[in-house]
Amino acid sequence: MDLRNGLRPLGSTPAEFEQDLLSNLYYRRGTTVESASAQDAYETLALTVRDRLAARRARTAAAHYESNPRWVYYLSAEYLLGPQLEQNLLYSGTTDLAPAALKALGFSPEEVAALDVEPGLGNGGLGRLAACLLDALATLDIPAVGYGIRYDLGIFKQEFQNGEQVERPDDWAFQGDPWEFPAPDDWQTVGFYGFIGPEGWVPGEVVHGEPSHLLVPGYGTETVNIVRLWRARAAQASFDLRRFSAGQYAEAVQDAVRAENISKVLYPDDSTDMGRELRLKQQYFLVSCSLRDIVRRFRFRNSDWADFPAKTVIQLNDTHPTLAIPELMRLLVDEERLEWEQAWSLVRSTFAYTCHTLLPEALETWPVEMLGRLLPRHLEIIYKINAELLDEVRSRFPGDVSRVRRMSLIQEEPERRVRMANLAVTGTFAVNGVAELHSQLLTSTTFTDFAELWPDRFTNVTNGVSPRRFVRLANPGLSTLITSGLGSDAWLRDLSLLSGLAPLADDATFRSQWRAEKRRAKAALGLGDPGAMLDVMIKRFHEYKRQQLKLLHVITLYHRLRSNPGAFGVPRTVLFGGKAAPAYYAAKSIIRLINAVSATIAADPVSSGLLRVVFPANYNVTLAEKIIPAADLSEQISMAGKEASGTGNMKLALNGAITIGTLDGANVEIRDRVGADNFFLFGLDTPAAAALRASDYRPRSVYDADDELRAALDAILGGAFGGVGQDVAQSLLDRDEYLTLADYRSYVDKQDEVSAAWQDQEQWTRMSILNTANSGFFSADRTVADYLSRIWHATPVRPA
Ligand code: PLP
Ligand code: GLG
Repeated sequence: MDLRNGLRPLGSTPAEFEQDLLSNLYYRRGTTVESASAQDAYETLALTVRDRLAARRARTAAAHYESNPRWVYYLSAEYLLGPQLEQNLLYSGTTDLAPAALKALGFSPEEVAALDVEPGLGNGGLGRLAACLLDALATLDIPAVGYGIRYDLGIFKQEFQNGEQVERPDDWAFQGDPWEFPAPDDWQTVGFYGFIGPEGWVPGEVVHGEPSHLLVPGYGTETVNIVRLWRARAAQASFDLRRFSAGQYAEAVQDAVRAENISKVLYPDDSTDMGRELRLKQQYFLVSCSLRDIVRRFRFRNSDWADFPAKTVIQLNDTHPTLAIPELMRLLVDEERLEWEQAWSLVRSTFAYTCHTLLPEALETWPVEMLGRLLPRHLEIIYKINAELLDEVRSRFPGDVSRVRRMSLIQEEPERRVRMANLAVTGTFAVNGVAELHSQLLTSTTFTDFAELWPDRFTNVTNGVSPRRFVRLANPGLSTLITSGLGSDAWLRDLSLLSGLAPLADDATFRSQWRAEKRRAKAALGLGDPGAMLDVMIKRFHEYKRQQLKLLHVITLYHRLRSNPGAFGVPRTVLFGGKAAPAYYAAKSIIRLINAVSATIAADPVSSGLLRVVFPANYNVTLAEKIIPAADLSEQISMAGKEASGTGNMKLALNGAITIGTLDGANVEIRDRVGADNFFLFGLDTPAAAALRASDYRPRSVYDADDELRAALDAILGGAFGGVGQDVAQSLLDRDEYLTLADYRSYVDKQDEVSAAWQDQEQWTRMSILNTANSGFFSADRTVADYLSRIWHATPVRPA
């Protein structure tokens, strides 16, 4: 008899849920109703909800085992999963049961919900994309596992002190993480350093990777997948009792500390050699643990290596996990004793690579010296792959020496370094960009030589976002309205159905309900007057994203307000959100200047009720879910040709914000879909921006020729904003790397059109509804469907 058939199903009535909550409080949390704290209640609730998903997980795993399917493995250094409680309540169908049960036991549901901590295991778009793709994979019933690192400290917490960004450690799992299943017995061994002896690589340092997993439920289906995160532990006996007894307490644990540092923080500061080496260690740690786990799972049902690619596709999320390519070669050749050619053919049929950037400086390279010291055998393997690559290039393009130099996996000048992107393209069967324009630019600029050698390898998969998290959970009021407008909530699993809202843009009652939802979301955000236009720029701080352009516009508005308050048409609240990398001084200067401008405007009575600048600290998924529903205007104003895709742009459009943007990244596709009339386009396009950059561009002439621009920059230079930001203004005048001044006039004029449009609220609402109605394409479900048909070729497996 299969015992699983006798598993007691977990109940779905209020009484059963309450019973389970109580029994978990007693038996698993070990406390009582009388003495339970809010934390006890939160953790008990998490267990009660998690159990319901775990039951589905067990059925999913059984179905996967039974069908021995092709697996999609997603390797990513980052996951921005967002808060788990609300999502898991929704996906387990317990959203209504939970608060009632908590109240019945005397707890405040709000107080309990507030204890849910967001695991900040990523930086921004790339990490959040990884989380949205996992959500869609489970929703589409695809057998998939996400692999990552369980950083002790996630992305830093941002605070402002005197307007400056200060970074605080984010000890997100300080209380433990009730959503997580630790599986310390599944540990893997990872080697570093050492030498290559007659028997092969002998590592000089060994650490353990201990996994734990979080459940990744699908929406509207039984499937529950997992994301498996590795944590570094010292191999046994690292505690030196002799030293401890001698009073050398720090020295006694130094080996353990060194090992555990590997999963201590996301992106350790890489301004020192030590920091850079730690990053490389993290990358290999992730790859080595995950590949061994993948092989272990392959072996449950398979024994012939020739079947590996038929059962396994491994997606490399950017170059961070690229060491997986030489690592799988090492496992196959050194440990499994396969011939090099067979191993290489398996590797090249297993991996695929997503590139997320166009910035040349973001393409990772590692010093040959460092890589060879940390991973001597991998460097050998990389050299051999390179020799074969260059032979192929030479035979296809005889005599083209400079091509050989460009395509080599090894950069020679000014220092010998391994080019990870070239390795990623060479060791995979598919390479994709993340929006149409980006994928075109990859083959026409970044990877031209490779695209000429292997044209079929390159493809596009435009990014998408989870409508469950970013509409249903973030914006419940609007979701209810959409469902009533469409007559069903099927749009949550098929977002193209949103197109059914388009006719409602002409329905005055629906428009007024739509406006009421925006106002409600603005009121809930509590930042500014719900009658004012909420103009938002939320994303990481980077000069290419051009927060400085938005700021120049704000200063221009302020100057107009001061010179003629009576003529200031539309009240605006301008909201910035985002973090700067701790060592990125230019970005931090922009943050400081924004806070200074905000303070100056707030202190001036003339701006009262007309212009505000708000900058809530610590932009993360939790905050995004509050801001996005409230936004009226979405700022997507990067220099054309720099933003690979953007995903915030999609989330905002889906929630009815209208975009002001350049023709960059996925903005192009958003505009195509929502219609040029419902999108505020400005600025240079990619060819024009590239041409201007290549010419003798003089930002100072632009400054000389534009009175408002000159006034804005002069105000900063003259110390009008608390005397800060001169460095920002100076760098715009001297270099203006990202053509901020060149696009200023076009941007400010377009913003005047935005203000004029806002004055016709009926028309604005029509545009807002049409943005939502025509953004169904940007569902992560569609993205995953594209990955499946273009790259992964895996099929759904549904639990019985
Ligand atoms: N950070 C967080 C917390 C997000 O939710 C998102 C996407 O919505 C991003 C960063 C990426 O923003 P963008 O695509 O505008 O760069
Ligand atoms: C990158 C890019 C974004 C992109 C995201 C997801 O800069 O344009 O939307 O990946 O593909 N680091 C990132 O956020």
